[in-house]
Amino acid sequence: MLLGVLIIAVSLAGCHPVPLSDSASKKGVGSIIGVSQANMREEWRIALIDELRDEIDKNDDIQMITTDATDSEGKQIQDIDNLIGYGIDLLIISPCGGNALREKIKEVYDSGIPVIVMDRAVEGFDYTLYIGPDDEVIGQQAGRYVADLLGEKGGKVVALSGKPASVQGEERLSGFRQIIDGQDQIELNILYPASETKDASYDVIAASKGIVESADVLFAYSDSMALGMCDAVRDMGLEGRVMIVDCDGFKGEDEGIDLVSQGRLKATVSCPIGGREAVDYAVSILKKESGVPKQVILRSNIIEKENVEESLAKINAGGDDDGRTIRVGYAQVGQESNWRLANIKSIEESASVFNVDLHMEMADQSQERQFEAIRQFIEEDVDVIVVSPVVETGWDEVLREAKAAGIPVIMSDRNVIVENPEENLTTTYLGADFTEEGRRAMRWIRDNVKSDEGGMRIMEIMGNAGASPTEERGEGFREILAENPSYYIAYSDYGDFTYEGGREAVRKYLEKNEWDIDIIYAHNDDMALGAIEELKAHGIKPDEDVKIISVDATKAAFDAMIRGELSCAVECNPMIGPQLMKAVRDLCSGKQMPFRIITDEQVFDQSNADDYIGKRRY
Ligand code: GYE
Repeated sequence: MLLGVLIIAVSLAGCHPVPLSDSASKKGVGSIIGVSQANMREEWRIALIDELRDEIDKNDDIQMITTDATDSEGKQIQDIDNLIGYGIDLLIISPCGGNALREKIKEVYDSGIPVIVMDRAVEGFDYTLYIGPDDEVIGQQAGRYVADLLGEKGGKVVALSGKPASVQGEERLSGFRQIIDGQDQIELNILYPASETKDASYDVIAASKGIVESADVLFAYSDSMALGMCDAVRDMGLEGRVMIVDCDGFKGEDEGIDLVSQGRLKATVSCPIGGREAVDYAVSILKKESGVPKQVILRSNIIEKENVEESLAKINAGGDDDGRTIRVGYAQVGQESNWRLANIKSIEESASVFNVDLHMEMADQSQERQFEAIRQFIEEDVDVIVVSPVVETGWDEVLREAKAAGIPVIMSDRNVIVENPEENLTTTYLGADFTEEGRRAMRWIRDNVKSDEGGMRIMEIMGNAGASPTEERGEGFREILAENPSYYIAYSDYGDFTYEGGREAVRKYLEKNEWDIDIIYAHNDDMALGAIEELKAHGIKPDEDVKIISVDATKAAFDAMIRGELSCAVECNPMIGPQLMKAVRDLCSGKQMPFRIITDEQVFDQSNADDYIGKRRY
């Protein structure tokens, strides 16, 4: 029996969720989604609940129970226990504060109930899916906007930093400073309100008359802080003399968008809601569909008076898929690795399932050939272009050509770095978190390969120069390496992600040196396998004489772990076809594209390789 959607709104006074009647119990109802909201005070959170409800309404056999934690961590933990007591099948949570609820979320996730975390990023990966913004990027967008506003002449900027600051506040300010600190013509002053509220922000501005009077731009990383700023500036008689920029851009009275319309804010960087995406993915998780990513990072936009209407229209865009065949041109890297072969297969198989007419061009690791392919797709006037870029930089011109032709571009698997991100030359990036993969590799080494007195010598075999997985796997690895000084990189070489490249790196090293390496960190399996072959040819025993860690975790890597040759494989999932094709269809139906869609991954070693090899699909 389908009961339709039952929304149990819970009072704002902080009581328990209304118990479900027997008839609404799980039997016959389908699924219950519990939503634990941090508070129902902020406009945006109310909007999230509305958006979730509207979306759930479209699914006959899902019901939703909502709780309001009234900004109390203790209450939120209690709310979660209550929701579990009612037999929820999935939890959507927007946690109060930064990491306070992390343990609780992990507990629920470990118990087998899927958890979607929204808006406030929790550290670690102990949840099913995170949907929310990238706060550092939001801060960078604000920083670039302010730098542009002041131009070459520069000026004085005053920014607020809550004391203490929330995780997202800190990240936004750090992103902002990454841009502003590098500009000699800008002088930045930071003021510290006693909390991140409107009132504390008002007070600190009002008490800093001299600094504020001489400022050109004021920056706050949230709408409530910005409102306090706006009020203080008005009461100080400085309205119109100083420009105010903030982040959040929520809808509702006196929130960011409204303040921009009123002319009190010069601009706001929007922090999108994500309710629609949350329900979409919740349904996939409940149906146990494959291809659910680990993180969906929503896109934030700069909203000024001139584009308020357009921005609101975009935020509200419905997105109906008419089911037509979509023509996609795909500029693929080549066939350099086992990972790539699995990736190509996954994309080709999914294209037919999603009614996508796919034209894929292999570039044999040449950027020039990728340019040619993209120009050919523009000529063919395809609906969408997908690029897996060989290297990160140098794409601006060809991407501008695609934009001028009105063809949206999705970055798949690898990302690009463009000169000016506000040009919006690409719509979304879908792939792995390579930096995290690098961190995982080094964390595994730290935890599993004991350092001896002289320190541990690492040989790094990198992918091709300038590719995003090469750069980011290197960065993430070094991040953890820096915390562990008894390990160091003694030698680095490029292996271009190929088996031969890995062999060659070891061969070249042995031509000039006695073998004195303790650990090999290869940016992919193929290179690790090539290195293993070469080591064996020289009588060096893999895993015994030298530990070998790689990234990808293909079947061949599992075989090598089971043979006792490869020590550890950090997963990088190539099966992104379904997610990509879903993104293609969403894009063509006019839905707002997330900024990044990040795949789910694990770490394997010889202790668990046996348990997983049977389930390996690539
Ligand atoms: O790890 C490697 C491949 O871009 C993530 O490219 C991909 C990488 C992958 O050739 O094996």
